[in-house]
Amino acid sequence: MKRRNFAAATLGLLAMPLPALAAAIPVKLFKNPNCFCCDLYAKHLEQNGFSVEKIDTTDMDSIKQKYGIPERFEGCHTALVGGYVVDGLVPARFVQQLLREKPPIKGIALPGMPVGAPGMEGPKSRPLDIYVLARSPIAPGAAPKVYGSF
Ligand SMILES: [Cu+2]
Repeated sequence: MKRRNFAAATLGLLAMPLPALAAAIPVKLFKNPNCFCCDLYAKHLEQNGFSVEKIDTTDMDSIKQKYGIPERFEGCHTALVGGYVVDGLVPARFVQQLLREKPPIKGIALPGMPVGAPGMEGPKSRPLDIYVLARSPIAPGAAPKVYGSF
């Protein structure tokens, strides 16, 4: 009788979907409470193995300043994950790649709120570029480095 219960319990565990067993990766996400796409973006991350702590603020400017996001790279929210800054609606797979490869950069950013990014569902008019946020400021006029496109 005891053995059978054990077997049943083991089977139950195996039937669980994998993400439930793997620990979710914690993300801190600073957002404006009135921005709708950030909530959808948080959901997108959660569906891809992250656990998101949302922090509402109406002063995103000081967040951008604090984490050193150049204006041209600014997205509508700022996320902190695994020691990196991820600004804007960067798809989860690029965040996973960043955490896997651990490049010596500050983070990555998808500027603006482009349609076709997670949280801004719709058809893309062109491929969207994700930029590298360098640890030290790049020379004015230097071409920004692209981390990836989708
Ligand atoms: Cu948003």
